[in-house]
Amino acid sequence: MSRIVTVGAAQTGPIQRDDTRTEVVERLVALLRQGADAGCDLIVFPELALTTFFPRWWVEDRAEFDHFFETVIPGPETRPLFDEAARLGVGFHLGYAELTPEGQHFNTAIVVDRQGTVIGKYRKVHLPGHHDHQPWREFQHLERYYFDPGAGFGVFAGFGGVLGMAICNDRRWSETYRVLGLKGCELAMIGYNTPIHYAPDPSQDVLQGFHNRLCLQSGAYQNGMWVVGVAKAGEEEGCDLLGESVIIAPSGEIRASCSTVGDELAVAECDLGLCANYKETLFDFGYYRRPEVYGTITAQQGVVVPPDVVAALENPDDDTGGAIWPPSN
Ligand code: CDT
Repeated sequence: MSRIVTVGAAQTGPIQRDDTRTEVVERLVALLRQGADAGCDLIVFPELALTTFFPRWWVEDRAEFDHFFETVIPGPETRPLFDEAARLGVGFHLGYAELTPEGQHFNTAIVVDRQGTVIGKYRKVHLPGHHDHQPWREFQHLERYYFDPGAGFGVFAGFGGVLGMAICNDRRWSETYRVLGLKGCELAMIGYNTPIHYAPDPSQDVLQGFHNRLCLQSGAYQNGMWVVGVAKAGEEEGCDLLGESVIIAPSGEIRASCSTVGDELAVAECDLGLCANYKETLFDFGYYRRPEVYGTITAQQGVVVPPDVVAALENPDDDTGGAIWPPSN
């Protein structure tokens, strides 16, 4: 049975350091209105959609950057977005930096229903980059300095289906989609700020667009879910950010995409009913998965090459024969 949710991937162009929250919210409201005119039920904004991507800078005293965080949502500056969404009867997803009353800092996303009520919250699990100042880099990526890690992936009922969220670097990890998939996720919303330049290995720079699509499309297909990937794009404080926001069907096919690096809306009619075509056939988890042989995935964090394989590599001339795994008895 078809269950259509018309989704707008609301990519934003850069947000500079001096842009005020009020100015940014005005841009988001404009995208929201454009989405409402296009018949959207749900508008998806990017990661950290209210501010510049501040983890590109080091400050000795982290509290100096607390002004980039929201202590209450909606607050006085973000309230107009919630009010306009409720007036238009359109829901939205929004990424922002969250400072809790207990003093924890999270890279957070929320989903808001058509009445302007928050119905789901997610805090980024996979924090990329580094925790220490690395002045050799053209710019820093200090998410591991500014943010605490989130506790896990939840799903939420909304817009007639099962909704999930992940944030930027999460999209590169297959575990993200699989945990969401195991919870029945039918539509995953994923905002991102992806610098084109990757300092530890610049050979990856030209592949940023390819890697973005590769991860989002395989995550969608292998879990039979819609995936909406939305960028904050363009040249932000001298740092080039990837655009290429996309809406991907459970088949893994791209249904809509952005072609600029500015504020732009890409719209697709997402039939949540289509998820069943994959979830109930090729990727019928209940029938085909073998969790009893996947233990390594949760038991182990880093790579451990088995000792017999290490030994065989160290002694290539030893012709005692390679151990066959698993042993027959
Ligand atoms: N925002 C974010 O998570 N960006 C990362 C950059 C990785 S390189 C430090 C990403 O995966 O796109």
